[in-house]
Amino acid sequence: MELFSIKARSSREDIHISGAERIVSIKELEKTVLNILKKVNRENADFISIKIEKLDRKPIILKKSLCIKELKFSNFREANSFAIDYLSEITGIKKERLSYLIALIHSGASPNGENMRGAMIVNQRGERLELDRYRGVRTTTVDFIYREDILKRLLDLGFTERTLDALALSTKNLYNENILAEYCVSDDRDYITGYIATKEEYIRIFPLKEKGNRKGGRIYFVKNDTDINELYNYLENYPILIKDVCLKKI
Ligand code: PML
Repeated sequence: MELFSIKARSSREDIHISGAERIVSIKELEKTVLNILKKVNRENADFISIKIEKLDRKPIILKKSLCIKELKFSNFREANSFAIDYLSEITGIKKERLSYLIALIHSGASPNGENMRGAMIVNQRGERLELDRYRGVRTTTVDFIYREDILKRLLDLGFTERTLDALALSTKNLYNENILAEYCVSDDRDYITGYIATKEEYIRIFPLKEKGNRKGGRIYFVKNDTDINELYNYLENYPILIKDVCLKKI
């Protein structure tokens, strides 16, 4: 079956507002484009782009997403202290360095003090590897096959559509053998649930950032010998479709 990738994004005065992505068959194309337009067209965007491309290769099909787990803390400082301890165990990076990198995400990690457009990439020595520190790297071309059913199940459990999108994205990331973990906080000032993804789990953490802060972003933690061009190619170009969501730990 021929599949199409739809990628949409909106901005105002060159500041990114929102992005969304789907992979669908030709039958679902029109309806999905309209839905995605609704989704990105908010907060008075002055620029909206929608790109539709036929997938040029067969997607990798994954049976399940990472398993969702939830942790709650009394404030964002305690939550980040847990995140730093855990990420240090997984990656071997010193806690002071992790603390510095995470603080950068919370204060705008792009050289102009704004949010990076994509993720920061950090190796086990704690070194940043992005080819461009304004842009970072963006994970794209990933979706759930039965997206609407899964969305309904997640909403029924009290999760959000952001959970679904972030879960798809982090499942693609962690499927790559070079990515050891991911850290994420939203750039939406009111969305304070963030997550850490590991090889098995998508750990939703509440609250991972301070309410009212519009700075956010992602860090991908990678092995020291990662070939950075290959990693970009995988994250940006390799289509992945996920069949089901793993809820066993809830
Ligand atoms: C974002 O893209 O805004 C970050 C989403 C984080 C989702 C956390 C969750 O609700 O599971």
